[in-house]
Amino acid sequence: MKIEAVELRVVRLPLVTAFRTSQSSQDDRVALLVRAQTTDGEGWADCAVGEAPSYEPEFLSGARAVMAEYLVPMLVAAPVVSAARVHPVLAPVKGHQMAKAALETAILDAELRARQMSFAQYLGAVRDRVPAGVSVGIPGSLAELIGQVEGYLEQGYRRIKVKIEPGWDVEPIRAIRERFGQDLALQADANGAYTPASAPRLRALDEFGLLLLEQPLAAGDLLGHADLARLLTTPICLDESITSPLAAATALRLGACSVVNIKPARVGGYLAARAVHDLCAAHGIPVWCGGMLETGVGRAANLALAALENFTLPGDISATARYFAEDITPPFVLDDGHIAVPTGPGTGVDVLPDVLDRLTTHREVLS
Ligand code: SMG
Ligand code: MG
Repeated sequence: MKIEAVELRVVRLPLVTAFRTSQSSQDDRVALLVRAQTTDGEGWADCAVGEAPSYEPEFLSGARAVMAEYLVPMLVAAPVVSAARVHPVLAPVKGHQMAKAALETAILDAELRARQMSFAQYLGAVRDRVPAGVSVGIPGSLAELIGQVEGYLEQGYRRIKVKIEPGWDVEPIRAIRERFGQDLALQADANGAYTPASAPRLRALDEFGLLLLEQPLAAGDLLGHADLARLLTTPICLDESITSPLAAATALRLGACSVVNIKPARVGGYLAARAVHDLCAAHGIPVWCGGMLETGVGRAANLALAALENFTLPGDISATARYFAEDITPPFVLDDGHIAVPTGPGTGVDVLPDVLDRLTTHREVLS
């Protein structure tokens, strides 16, 4: 396969509910979509960068620039490209894992469509539907939080994740436990908002029987997480720290976590995500699939990944209606608290060209 051109599209999708974490707040998802045009046909990906570098160092216009100036010219110049060759070909460029992941994913989508094989088959999925979790941002009040959680549980979500930060931690978790009981599958995500000095505060969460506490400390603080894991009974899960299979191996060796949130984009794509999954499985560490408010294009691929054997916890893959009134693909719906894994070739979803055009704010073709 050869790469002929890559089309980049920026689309703006208003969120149905503003999403605030300890690090950032957003009313819409500004998505960077990548379409790889190859000699074997085309493939699509949703580059998981944010509009600003407030969650990850990579961000939208940076990803566009590195693709336009370096990554796409290198891929177009390569005599033969396959998804597995993308990282080796792009190795002279340091970092920019999310941009590289998007290119790898679009090329993998093209490759699999040409072979009439789904992402799920290719990755080794063992289930045809996955339980859906939902991530609840930091709202304006406790009443608002309880109302949102109640609504999600009525819809059938199998697990609730609450965003926390200093000043919004023990009280909201206690309020949810009091209202919905001990059996609710509940977890908290701090997005690195605490320091090792907050250990006593975080220990106060132990009494609530959380499934896990996600990324309490800074991404680089693996030793701090290892120390914290020894102080808390709540299992520590890492998200931002898991930047590659190597980072995952280091975290496991240090005892920095006992659960891993895999974000395919951050580790460099679905091939690396599968490697992290396999590594964790070999160590008896359960994993789940994280979310980046993806459009249907990104969520379709995440569903395939989440269908692998060691994804034993519900992920942040919610129904389309939790994110957008209108998506650029047909909507994913909740059925008995689960979402079906797409079965068609490639990601198994096709973009809706009219909606895509209407929501596009920028388009460029690189060749
Ligand atoms: O896609 O449902 C989703 C969002 C899940 O909470 C979510 N993601 O740290 O896990 C996380 C956050 C990162 C997204 S911030 C833009
Ligand atoms: Mg997280």
